[in-house]
Amino acid sequence: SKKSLRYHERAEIVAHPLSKQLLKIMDSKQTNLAFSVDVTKCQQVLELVDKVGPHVCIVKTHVDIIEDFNDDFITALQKLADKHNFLIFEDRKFADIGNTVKHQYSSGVYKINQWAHITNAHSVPGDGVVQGLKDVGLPKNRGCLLIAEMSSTGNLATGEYTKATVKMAEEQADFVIGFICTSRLTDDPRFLHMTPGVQLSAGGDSLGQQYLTPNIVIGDRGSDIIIVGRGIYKADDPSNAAKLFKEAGYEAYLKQSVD
Ligand code: 5FU
Repeated sequence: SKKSLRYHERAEIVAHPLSKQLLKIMDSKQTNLAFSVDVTKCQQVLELVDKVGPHVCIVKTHVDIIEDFNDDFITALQKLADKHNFLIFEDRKFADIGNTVKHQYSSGVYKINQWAHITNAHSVPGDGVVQGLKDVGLPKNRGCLLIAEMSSTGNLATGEYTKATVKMAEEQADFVIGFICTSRLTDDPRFLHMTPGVQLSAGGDSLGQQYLTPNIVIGDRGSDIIIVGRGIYKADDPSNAAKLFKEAGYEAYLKQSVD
């Protein structure tokens, strides 16, 4: 695996203000952990996020699984983001033509562009998906990740598809700040690599999820950020579990970034 720049060094050279902010958070909180808070009640989300917040650089949501969603929930989540200094990433996986995703991103019940610093998109529709999101995201200083690879068994985001996704990101780097991926895809330090499918031991679930460890993901595969859901929110002590993931991820980062 290749050595990479330290977070504070990358923070100086990235152009997008959001990437800069994220790298500064990672540097000051000494964490490359994103918490995927995939529970279905507002109160559960907020309680978990308040516990885990000190250990993470990002909280990732699936807002459409929340049963009692309301605008006060967003206000409360934003307060926690300020309190604990993390960014909010809505894992919406947009995948339609530009004109449709533009409305899906800014309208409807969730109005994602009003509160999520980061969202993501599949590259399958072509770069119109990025153009559409950018129209309503860039004016609010939002950033987007392209899904270049997936963690699930049998997924089709491989080979030429992954390469074409990286090229799409390079062509729209004013809005695309990085990738969802299973290993580093480019040495361009502007792009942040975020990897789901992480537990403290390798394995999987009964529905195709595949898990790697923080050390493999950050150390061997050169990703930047580990995304952890059940490894934290299903633990008896989510705060302590998050602390363990934070330490494992940060240790792996220090090892591979030291010259
Ligand atoms: F793009 C992807 C992917 O390839 N794999 C994923 O697992 C996204 N995810 C998300 O990360 C998924 O939707 C969950 O929200 C989270 C992983 O959760 P887990 O509980 O750690 O398996």
